[in-house]
Amino acid sequence: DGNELAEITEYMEEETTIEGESDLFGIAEDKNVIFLSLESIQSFVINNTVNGEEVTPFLNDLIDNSYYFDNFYHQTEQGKTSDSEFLVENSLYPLSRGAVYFTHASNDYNSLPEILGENGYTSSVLHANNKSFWNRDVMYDNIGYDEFYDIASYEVNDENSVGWGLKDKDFFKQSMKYLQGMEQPFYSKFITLTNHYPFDLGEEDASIEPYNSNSKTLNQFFPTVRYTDEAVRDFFEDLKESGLYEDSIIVLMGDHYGISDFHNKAMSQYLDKDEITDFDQIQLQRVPFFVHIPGHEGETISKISGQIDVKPTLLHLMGIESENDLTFGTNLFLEERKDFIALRNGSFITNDYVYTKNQCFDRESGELIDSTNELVGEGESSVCQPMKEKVEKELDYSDQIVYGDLFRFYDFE
Ligand code: GP9
Ligand code: MN
Repeated sequence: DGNELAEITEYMEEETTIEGESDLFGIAEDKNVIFLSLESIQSFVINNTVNGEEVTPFLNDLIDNSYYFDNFYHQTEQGKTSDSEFLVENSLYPLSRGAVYFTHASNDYNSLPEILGENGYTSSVLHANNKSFWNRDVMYDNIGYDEFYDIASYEVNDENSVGWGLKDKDFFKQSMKYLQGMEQPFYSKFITLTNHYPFDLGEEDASIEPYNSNSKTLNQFFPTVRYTDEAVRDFFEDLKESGLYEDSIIVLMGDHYGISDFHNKAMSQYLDKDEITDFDQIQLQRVPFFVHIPGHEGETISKISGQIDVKPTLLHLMGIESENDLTFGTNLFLEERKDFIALRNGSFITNDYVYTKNQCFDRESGELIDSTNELVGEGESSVCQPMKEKVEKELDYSDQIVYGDLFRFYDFE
């Protein structure tokens, strides 16, 4: 039965429905939304240099005329890119093990493309990989994407491929004809690929030199990040030339980390720190999130935020009332937001604290306040404890929805 659902929906309505207006409501109404999922781009490369060279010159400049969120966290697990897609489409959490795109692809959801479809949008995904990778073809069908331009839609050969496949610059170039042929307004998600582990790139495509450390992975990361930055730059030019730019908003998001904690020694060298602490490790889970609205100056927004928030935020921009939706995220353009961002492993970030591996850190200083295991005596508890319980409850509610396919019992009308 669906009895569990009543308690869960009550929680979701209370915790995540934040009343309020913002000037940006409907700003993208009837405009196209072009969503760029940037493979393995983490926030630490933004406004940073390697060997004295800017890593992401285009994205750095884009901050000046975008809404840019600099405390935005990825919340993915083993499902990697597909987890980030799931978060964006549903504002639900992916699973702690496995990939929800594989395990629960036929559940009932109230997904973004479906809602957009009901509001006069056509929707599509463009990604130069096999359609069945991450079970995308099945999931996309279920959640209402009209069109999936997979590898079969692209001309892929030895010259225009590296690493995982079609290079990002060629991917965007070849995508233009599909974009121009789409019925407007459209929602189109582009998933880049070149900046994927192990970050292979031909010399002819590398504008900057690799870093120099004991980690070949980190070293190679910078030239491929730069390559993706250039591909996005060129894509913006093509959008302008085609005339689509003026009628669109462009959203850019890093999907998840590219550099794991396995490379922490090299990372500490790069970031000029003695070591990467557990606190630093959480801060490294930030990924860039941009909302670029042509003609708007934007601003940098530093509130804590995450992939869970993208769906309500986009619906708000598109002027689609969504008070009947059930989400774990909140619209980022309202003053207030829910008071934490939960990572999928139970670590979390609040305004004041960062909690991970039983340790509670001061968010501002990065200093350890207490540890829920060791330092706190009987009868006392960590200052993070109340929030820890709330985060566990929220993750559990999300899991119940997914495992029990509970939305099939809910009427979203
Ligand atoms: C593959 C691409 C990368 O299609 O999405 O996958 P990842 O390994 O990052 O999940
Ligand atoms: Mn990815």
